[in-house]
Amino acid sequence: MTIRKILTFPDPALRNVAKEVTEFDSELEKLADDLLETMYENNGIGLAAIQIGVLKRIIVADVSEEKNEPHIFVNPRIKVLDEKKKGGYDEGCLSIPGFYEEVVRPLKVEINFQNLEGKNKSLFPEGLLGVVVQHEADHLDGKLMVDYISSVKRQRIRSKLLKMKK
Ligand code: QAP
Ligand code: CO
Repeated sequence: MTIRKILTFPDPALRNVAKEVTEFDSELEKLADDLLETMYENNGIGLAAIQIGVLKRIIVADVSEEKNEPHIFVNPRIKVLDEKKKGGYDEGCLSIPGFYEEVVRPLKVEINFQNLEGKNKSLFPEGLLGVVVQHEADHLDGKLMVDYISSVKRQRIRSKLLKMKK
């Protein structure tokens, strides 16, 4: 159980593409544990391993009120079931602290993934969870929510976060 440091935009490490998980061992369990603890500690509802600098395809999420419904998705693959877009959620990101932007995404998705034992699973996430899994799966391919907004807004966020780091 370790709280890990979260990389912040525009750290170039967030632009890497994470690698498929092939070993379902105690190290992976420890990573999932750290991801959940780091997410909860920072009042997040989703976190991808790449955000703590680990290039493995694993994401975690918990959108419950009580923060007692942890989800762990290994090697997630998002399948769009309905291209129709929602009005758009105001999304946040632990790697872009203090900024919230409206992102329009497909309404209905299926997520195929493996659990910590390597067993194949699938889920049809509803509402906010559907948005969060799309956001977190994007991270594994080096994609960020700011890629969906105007470049003017993105540059503004970039320079503000760079100034905060100094
Ligand atoms: C992704 O992001 C998400 O700026 C997960 O100061 C969030 O957990 C997808 C957070 C909302 C869709 C909707 C952000 C916490 C948490 C901040 C998060 C902050 C403190 C972000
Ligand atoms: Co994020």
